[in-house]
Amino acid sequence: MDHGRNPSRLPVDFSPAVQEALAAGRPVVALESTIITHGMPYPQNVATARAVEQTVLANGAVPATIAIIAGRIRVGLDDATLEWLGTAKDVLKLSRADLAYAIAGGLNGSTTVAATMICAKLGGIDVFATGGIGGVHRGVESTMDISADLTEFARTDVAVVCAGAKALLDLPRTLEYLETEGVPVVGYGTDKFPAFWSRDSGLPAPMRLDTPEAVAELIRVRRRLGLTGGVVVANPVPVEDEIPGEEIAGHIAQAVSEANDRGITGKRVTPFLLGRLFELTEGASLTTNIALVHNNAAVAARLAGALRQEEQSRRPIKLAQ
Ligand code: PSU
Ligand code: MN
Repeated sequence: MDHGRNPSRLPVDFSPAVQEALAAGRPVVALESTIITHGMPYPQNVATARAVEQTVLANGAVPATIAIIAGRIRVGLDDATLEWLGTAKDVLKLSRADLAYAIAGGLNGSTTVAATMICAKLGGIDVFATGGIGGVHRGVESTMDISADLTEFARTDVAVVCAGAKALLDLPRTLEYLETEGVPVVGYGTDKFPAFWSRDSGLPAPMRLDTPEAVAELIRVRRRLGLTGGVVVANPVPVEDEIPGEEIAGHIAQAVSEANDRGITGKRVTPFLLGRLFELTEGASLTTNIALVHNNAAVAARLAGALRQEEQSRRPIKLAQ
């Protein structure tokens, strides 16, 4: 069967587990694949992808790792495909701009936060867990480098549980951009906007909620108001796993300046910086990255559960007198 040539059908293939869960109305959590192909070294990337799926399951939801394989959107990957993705070369890092290019050309690609949101929504999944979202890069005044993740939040109704955005970005501008786009950024159990490896970026979280039910209620009210777009759920890394901001600041400055010196631009910037930080911190950045992804997967699974419950007891909107 070739759904790809049939314009009335979406080029989406679900794994049996995801298909069953969706059909039964059980909670499902989307997981991205750029973290596997461009975010972590082998073999930790594959081991983490598998372990994070177990964390989602342990917290009551079904994991759906998303990637583009031979031009098809795959929602839920089998073990062999995960292993292949973790070692393959020439896998495209796909965002909104080039997702259709990869599908039309029958190519292989991993999905960034933006592309994963699009594919999750197509598959009927509205909660997604990752490490950190893309943002406004330092030096944006000259490069105009703003991740397409940010504009995706303004368009696509998927809640993304992350550990904030990486301190190697321009975090004040990232928050300003999200506010301009009308994207709620929720500090999950914190008043501070987290900075990926560390719990506190020094910037306040624009709003705070403390439970999955409270986040689910925010999402539901947004839908009733007809507000489009997604929600950033910024969940700080556990204290015992964090690298304090001042400890990593010097390494970030070095990695950013090396990227500039080497003329690294576009899609290559984030993978380069992550790779250099892994080297400069002698692996500590990766240990923290893995811990925070698990922490986010657990919250996302519980949020997906809370959203399903509310759907089942949907109430009519109450108007204030
Ligand atoms: N954060 C991580 N690891 C990653 C990424 C973010 O800890 O691999 C990836 C995500 O897929 C995110 C992408 O969507 O980097 C952003 O890339 P860019 O800055 O080129 O938009
Ligand atoms: Mn970019």
